[in-house]
Amino acid sequence: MNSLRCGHKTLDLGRPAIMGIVNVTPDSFSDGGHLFSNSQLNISKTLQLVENMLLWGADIIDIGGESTRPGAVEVAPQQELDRVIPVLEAVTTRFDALVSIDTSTSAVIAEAAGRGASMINDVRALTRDGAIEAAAESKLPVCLMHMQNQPKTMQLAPTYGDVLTEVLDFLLLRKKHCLEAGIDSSQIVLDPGFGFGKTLAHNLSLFNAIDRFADTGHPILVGVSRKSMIGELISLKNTDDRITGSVVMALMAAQRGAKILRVHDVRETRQAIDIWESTKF
Ligand code: 7PJ
Repeated sequence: MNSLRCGHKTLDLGRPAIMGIVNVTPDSFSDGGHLFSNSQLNISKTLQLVENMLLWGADIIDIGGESTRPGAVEVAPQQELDRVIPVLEAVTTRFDALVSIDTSTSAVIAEAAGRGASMINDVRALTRDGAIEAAAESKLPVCLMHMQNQPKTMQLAPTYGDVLTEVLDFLLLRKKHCLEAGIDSSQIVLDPGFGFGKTLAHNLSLFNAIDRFADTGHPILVGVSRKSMIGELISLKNTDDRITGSVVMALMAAQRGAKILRVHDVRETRQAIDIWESTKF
């Protein structure tokens, strides 16, 4: 199980894969709005970012049209389609790249699958109406992420008995539903969901147990890039100051068994992973 079947393409997981984050939302927490001018998405700027990420060594590009930062409100399916599909088309027309779509919406899953998407990345683990069916129909790999509550309220009072057991049990239950819906086990990626309804202590308990997630036999995706847990650990308010911390945590996640690293800073993370890989013998 060292690769994922992404339609006609393959995502090799023999070494940790880097997923470059491309947010096409005007309000994401770290890079929100930087691809926008006059509240319009700047497609050429977006393609430039994607081109750079691919040059720097991204293995897959993650396009998202819904901000899920703490406090964010949900977007209507049509608005999400309008944001994501033109970018997906532009990217797949221009580059021979793997593209995952960060969405929870069945219409977006179905439309993206028909237009060359390579993977479905859902922070709601395919819990929305029709999402699991649309994902099964697509035959694409799916990433199931854990979140407690919804973005609007998730950071108000995250509460767990045993965070590791609860998150693992949730992901394994979602996996069961996926299998029942006809999704192949070898196409399921799991993600503890750092920062999604979790305090710093919860995040660290999960981070230090990445190997336990990897023991499920599924590839583990980790997204800590520029998140507030890094800011909290070393007192950095500004997300641009969190790059080194993000790279270090991505490397540590890989060393604990994570197979896909979802990052903003592809060049820096690639270097860290390549140095680690090339010192192994
Ligand atoms: C994650 C994500 C994550 C997965 C976001 C941000 C917030 N998808 N989408 N895992 N985070 N699978 O851009 O940091 O951690 S949105």
